[in-house]
Amino acid sequence: MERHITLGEFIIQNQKDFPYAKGELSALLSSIRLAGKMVNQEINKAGLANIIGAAGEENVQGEAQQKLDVLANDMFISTLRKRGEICGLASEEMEDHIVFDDEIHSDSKYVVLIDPLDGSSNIDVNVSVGTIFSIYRRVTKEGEPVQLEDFLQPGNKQVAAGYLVYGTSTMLVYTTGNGVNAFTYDPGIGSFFLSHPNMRVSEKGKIYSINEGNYVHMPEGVKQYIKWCQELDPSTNRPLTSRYIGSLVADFHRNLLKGGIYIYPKGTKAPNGKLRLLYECNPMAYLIEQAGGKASDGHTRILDIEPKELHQRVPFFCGSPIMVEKAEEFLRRYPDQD
Ligand code: P6P
Repeated sequence: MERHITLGEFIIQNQKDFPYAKGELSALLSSIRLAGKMVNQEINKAGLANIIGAAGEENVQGEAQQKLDVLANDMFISTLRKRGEICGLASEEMEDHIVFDDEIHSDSKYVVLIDPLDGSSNIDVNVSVGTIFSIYRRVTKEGEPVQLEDFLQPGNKQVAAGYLVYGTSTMLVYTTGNGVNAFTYDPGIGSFFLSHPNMRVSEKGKIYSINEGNYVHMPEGVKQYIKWCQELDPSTNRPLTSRYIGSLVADFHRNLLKGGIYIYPKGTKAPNGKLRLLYECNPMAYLIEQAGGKASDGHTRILDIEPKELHQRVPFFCGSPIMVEKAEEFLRRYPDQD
């Protein structure tokens, strides 16, 4: 029986798609694969190794930092540092970016932004969590230490983006601008195998994904959209189905496979929304657009937003294009009373 191609074989076969990379981007994706395997290992044994639970410290977002957050952050940093392909890294878990400027990194041309363990508040209730990554070419002079501006690039400049979802199975889903491909991890062999080639999101779906507990804080347009989703109208296949896991990677992955919309709007509790532009919304927006979907802040394409700061938050509407357009229509019809 013909076996599935591995992630490593796929990267080599598609090397030609990276017009300016002489293998560094391939090597960088391989580093991410290795770090993902290591984090997967720790997550799978978390229940036994008693490393569940808050590490006691707070991250830059002021959120209780789970031990696995810390571990995942350290694993990605040490693996990416060792492999010499990047000259700097920024993470949800760190206030500032870090510079890799020793001799093996001096001519590296890529920077990486990561959310090392998204959805970590779900860890101790055994719900899927994930790692999200975004890769850019540096814009400052090669050979010199990276600057903040290397990280504050709009999402339309990404050279690659993806996520690992640590769920009932562990998968790595990524794009380099030539479609979206997903690989499923076989722990018995220790390899990721191509399981979902050229993924496409359906134009519309039955699922809307939003934390309705925040309803009273939401803009009127979002409230009206939620009510529209809940109305009885068989001709437009309504009411839709509400599904909200509280883990962006898990909600996004389900919608990519089944169709749907994920919304984290701004509100009185979160004036700019909760999700971070650079290492959550931009990579997910790149992926969804490469799969035929849409991602906006309700008005502006996510990938066109010019970042102002590293941990900047934006409202996030992402998924099946017709559903995102419908939600945007309600936001136009009921403009904010700011
Ligand atoms: P809320 C996890 O903390 C996260 O960043 C996303 O993974 C998730 O979709 C969202 O926040 C959940 O936030 O406010 O609904 O609990």
